[in-house]
Amino acid sequence: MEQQPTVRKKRIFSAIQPTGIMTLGNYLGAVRNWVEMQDEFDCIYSIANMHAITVRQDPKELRENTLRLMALLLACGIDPERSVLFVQSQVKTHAELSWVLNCCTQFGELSRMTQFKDKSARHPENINAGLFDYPVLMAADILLYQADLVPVGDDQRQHVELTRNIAQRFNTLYGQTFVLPEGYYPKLAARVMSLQDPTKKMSKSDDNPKAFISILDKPETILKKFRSAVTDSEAQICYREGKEGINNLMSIYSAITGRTLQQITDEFAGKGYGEFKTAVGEAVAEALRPVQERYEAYRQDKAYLEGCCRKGAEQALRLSQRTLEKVYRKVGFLSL
Ligand code: ATP
Ligand code: LTN
Repeated sequence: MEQQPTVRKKRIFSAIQPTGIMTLGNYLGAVRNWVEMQDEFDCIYSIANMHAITVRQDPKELRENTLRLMALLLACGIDPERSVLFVQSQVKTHAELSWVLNCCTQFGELSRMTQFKDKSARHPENINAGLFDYPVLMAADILLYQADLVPVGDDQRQHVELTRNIAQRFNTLYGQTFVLPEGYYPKLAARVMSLQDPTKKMSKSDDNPKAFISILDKPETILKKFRSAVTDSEAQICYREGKEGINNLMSIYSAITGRTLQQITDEFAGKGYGEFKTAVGEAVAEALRPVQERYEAYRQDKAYLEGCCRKGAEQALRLSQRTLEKVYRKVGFLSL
């Protein structure tokens, strides 16, 4: 019998840090797309706890945040039967490949990373080598699985580009080894901005909780935060340069409701900012409600969450081991 050629589905890899509670920015910029991509692609998702310790973490809190994030990802719709979902530190190949890649990355390249510059400015007391090296560990995450696409928010563009450069350099030096991955950015809400300073991205580690919407915020809190969002004094709801606060709210509303920016402008013609902010808050609270309900159920089942970690780690180790062995052979390490 003639064999049918098997078409390999495109491989997806992405990760999120357990540095706090997931924000609306993480959800719209990344996780919501991860959920949708499961139908079409071969998906691998990770909780990047090794990246998280580049900024000082309380050990007990980190442990809790890791399991909590596992529950949240499941609640958002990541399905461990269809996708591989694992905790980074439980798969040792990540640290191992990142050492080899370190030796193919230039000091100058890492010095140009804007996230490193931002984070070292924010934590001047702890500019550790891990913070500098963060993008190389991220490159190892992606390249270990031979990922074709990396769905991330806009802030990770530079890191994905660096990953491609490292992969290309390795392939030139040692022969074809890594697939060159491409970034995959959402068309809407690729960069959700802070509600308190719309020129800055919304970040879960912001000191001011009014600046971000957490996925687990209660509906009243969500409404309150949107009502106090910083806008402008024009009282005109349209998307235009210089109206960063309104642009941000319109993007969020559009990403949640599926309406276009023009439809939103028409819907709120002649209405005030108060009414618009309330509508955005209500739409967001409504969209998050089912996620919050599912989260509570997962959160209470610690044994199930730990089982998911174990299964995901075994799958990820098996897949990544192949790449690591190839890399070790190519660079001239003796095999055991
Ligand atoms: P931290 O504040 O600890 O640096 P973070 O909120 O930036 O964390 P990460 O865990 O680093 O979140 O990012 C997870 C994913 O969410 C990445 O794909 C990232 O691009 C995306 N993301 C983070 N913040 C935003 C945002 N404001 N808008 C859109 N996407 C975002
Ligand atoms: N640095 C990413 C998180 C991350 C990641 C990855 C994203 C770690 N490893 C691999 C995509 C692919 C961030 O979002 N801050």
